[in-house]
Amino acid sequence: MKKRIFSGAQPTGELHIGNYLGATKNWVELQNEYDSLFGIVDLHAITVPQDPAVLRKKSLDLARIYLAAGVDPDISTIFIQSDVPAHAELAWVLNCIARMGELERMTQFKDKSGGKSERASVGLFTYPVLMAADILLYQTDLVPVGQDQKQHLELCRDIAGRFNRDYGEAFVIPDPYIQKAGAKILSLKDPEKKMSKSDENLNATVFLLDDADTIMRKVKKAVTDSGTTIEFDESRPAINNLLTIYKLLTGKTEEECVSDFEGKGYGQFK
Ligand code: ATP
Ligand code: LTN
Repeated sequence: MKKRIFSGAQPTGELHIGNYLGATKNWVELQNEYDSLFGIVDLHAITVPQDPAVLRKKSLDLARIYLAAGVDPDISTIFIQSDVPAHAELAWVLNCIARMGELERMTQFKDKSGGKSERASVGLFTYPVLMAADILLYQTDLVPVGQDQKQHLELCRDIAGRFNRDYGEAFVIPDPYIQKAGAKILSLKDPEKKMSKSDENLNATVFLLDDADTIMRKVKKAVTDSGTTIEFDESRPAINNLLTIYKLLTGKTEEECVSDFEGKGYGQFK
């Protein structure tokens, strides 16, 4: 029997090349080998206010993006989370297993609530528990995600382990699938931050639906580090990020990428 993968994205904002290179591209590569489920996680999206009509439209738009990225509906299941009530039902049960202290340690909650947890929704706080429910509901073996979801995956494993210990073996303990290259694509304007849907600097993020001229403009304006050579070097995050994007989009090896730009500078690279 094939092993199972589950992953998903929120139908908010526009998908960017970080989402694609960190997650969706891997889904497409894994779907032949695994029994695959890809959710459009609209219940996660309502942890912050949403316009219902816009959310409905965005959910279908996201399905189109999955298809355009290469998710094959003949072999993979694409679905909207809120169409399957069991996600919310299991989330409640797991809310009674997860601990306040564990959730308080989640860095995404701290970031998204901006330190003002008084005013954040309780849903934003228990968001990782709903994510655990998504995964555990389907006895998932592997969860392909970007680096930012690693902590949520660890929580999911802890919750599943605790449930199995206290109530009998119910859940498969899932493994994260986080590729080294692409798991954290950085902002083109600030290589200290990850590329994000909601960055207020529009030049920081390359959206999948940007046209060629816009992409060209954003890449040309991307910040660079000191140093002139075009090399993979983790101590120079800006060029490392641009080269990683180039590598993943062309399918070339690191050596091939470096030799393409040997003796050339930023001007030619961009
Ligand atoms: P954002 O932070 O951009 O608002 P998100 O994490 O809220 O995005 P989702 O659409 O739910 O957005 O994420 C879908 C997938 O994209 C997840 O697996 C996430 O780990 C991955 N991902 C998000 N940003 C990046 C990034 N900069 N680099 C690599 N993977 C990313
Ligand atoms: N929290 C994830 C989206 C998400 C997810 C999941 C990913 C919700 N449920 C289950 C993998 C498996 C995010 O990227 N923001």
